[in-house]
Amino acid sequence: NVDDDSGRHVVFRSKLPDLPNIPNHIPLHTYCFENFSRFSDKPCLVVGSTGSTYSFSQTHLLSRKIAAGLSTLGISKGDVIMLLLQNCAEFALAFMAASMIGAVTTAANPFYTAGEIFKQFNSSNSKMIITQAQYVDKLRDHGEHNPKMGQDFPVITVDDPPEKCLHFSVLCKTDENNIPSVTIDPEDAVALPFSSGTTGLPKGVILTHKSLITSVAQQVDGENPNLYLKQEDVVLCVLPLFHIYSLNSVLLCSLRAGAAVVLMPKFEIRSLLELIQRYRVTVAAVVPPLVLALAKNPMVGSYDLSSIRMVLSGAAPLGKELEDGLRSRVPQAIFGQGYGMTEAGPVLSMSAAFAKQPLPTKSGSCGSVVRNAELKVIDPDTHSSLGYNQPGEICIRGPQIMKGYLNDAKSTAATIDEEGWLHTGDIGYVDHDEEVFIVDRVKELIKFKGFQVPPAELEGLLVSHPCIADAAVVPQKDDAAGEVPVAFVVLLSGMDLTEEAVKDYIAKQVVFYKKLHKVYFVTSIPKSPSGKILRKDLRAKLSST
Ligand code: 4UU
Repeated sequence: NVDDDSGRHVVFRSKLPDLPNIPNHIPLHTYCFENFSRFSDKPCLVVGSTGSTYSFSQTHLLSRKIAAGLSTLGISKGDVIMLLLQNCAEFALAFMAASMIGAVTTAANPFYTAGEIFKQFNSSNSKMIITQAQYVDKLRDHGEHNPKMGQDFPVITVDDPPEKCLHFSVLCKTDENNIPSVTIDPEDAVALPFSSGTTGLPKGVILTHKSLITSVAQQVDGENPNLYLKQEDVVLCVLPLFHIYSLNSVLLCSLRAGAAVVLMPKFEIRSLLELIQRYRVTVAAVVPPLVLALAKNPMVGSYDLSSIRMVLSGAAPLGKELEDGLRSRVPQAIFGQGYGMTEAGPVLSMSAAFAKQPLPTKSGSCGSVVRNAELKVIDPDTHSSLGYNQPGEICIRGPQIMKGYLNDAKSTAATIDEEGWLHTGDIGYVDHDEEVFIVDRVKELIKFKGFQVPPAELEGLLVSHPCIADAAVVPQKDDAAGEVPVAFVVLLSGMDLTEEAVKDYIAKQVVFYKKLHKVYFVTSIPKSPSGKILRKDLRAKLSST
């Protein structure tokens, strides 16, 4: 804990020494593959369901071929490609390939509705979609204002291509030496995940080569890495790669460190347990609902989980009972949390129990701030910085944070202040052992099993209904999901609508985890004089019912 030059800020730093230098002047793929000749024949990507394995040298070579292939199909520097995939080797290959030609990847949840997909597709100005055959139908005939599949943009499928689609293998046919030579600036975008941040609709988050290299280095590089991954490690990749947690802390960190990644297309308890046993998984990155399944499901007792040495939980708060429940199932494992936010690059803090020279940590803590970064806690009203044990809004500064939101200078300025601090919208404190604890969220965001549910998106859909005058969506606590979205709805006078009708109206337009769990009909939505929804009041109303 040090004061800055002016003595105004109380700034929290990592308990581990800073890295002397982070090679964030090179492109991301160069950085991730920098050491691969030391482990070129070792497994890199393991497809859990089939057992097919790509060594590091195969992964590197295929990424280069696909880079050349993307270029042959017209993708050039600065272009965005969209991945609409469950976890698979092609996800990793296409991501690295895009980096190699200076292109940018935006990944979306393949379970999204056509409406959700095309919002992201159009807003990111994507030039191509790489997906699975089963999702192609929803890309067809999705409204006149959207580009036409196969005509305005190519669709590539990793499995049997339906009509008007190309098979992924077309990307692998070009000679890898035909990669166009491009100059990549550290400040160029490489990933464009979507996040609603502290307010409003989902926005493209510009993560540059520099941000992602810095974030990966903060986790796995140096004499005493914060997240110590070894070449012998087998890292479980069950969390979706379209979310930044898995992309960064699982895939990119493992590539850099030489650990194998076992890819699982979706969470299903029995196959998860089988894979852990079969591949002797050593590191498991999870979210609280997965901890719940592992802690509670009786099937767990019949599998050998003794290979697991580390369990990392993140993306949502983890209750102490859950953590204790899982500890009893995998007593040999080190247990800890990471705290991330897409805009923060994403990792803000990570348990020092995962370090090469581990430090003792407390249950419930989200670790301490990553190396080569600064964290402060501010009073949400006065913005003055707070000391130990005083809860306030968490802010983070460092070369890992996003460059900004795509085409949205206003939201960027509202999130990153003039001094370079990113305001998270999370309320937390740092204790005397430099451990971060998250206690609340002041931003609008709702998290269902770690998935983002932006209230503004659902409110927009609600007020587009001809019978609805006004609406507000807030989180309600839920044992299984953490939080679920519920709506307060004001009907236009003389209109009649049932709760089921409102729920159905939304359910048809959104992915499963954004569905409304309850609708309360009210006569007005409480608002501040400036017209902002008083979400706190609505949340209070819920907890009192
Ligand atoms: C309480 O959830 C993420 C990223 C998570 C992540 C990434 C790399 C975790 C560990 C890791 O190694 O990003 P978003 O943008 O989807 O959601 C961000 C929000 C945070 O602002 C906070 O409200 O998710 C919540 N959150 C957490 N809350 C994230 N991690 C935690 C946590 N405890 N450990």
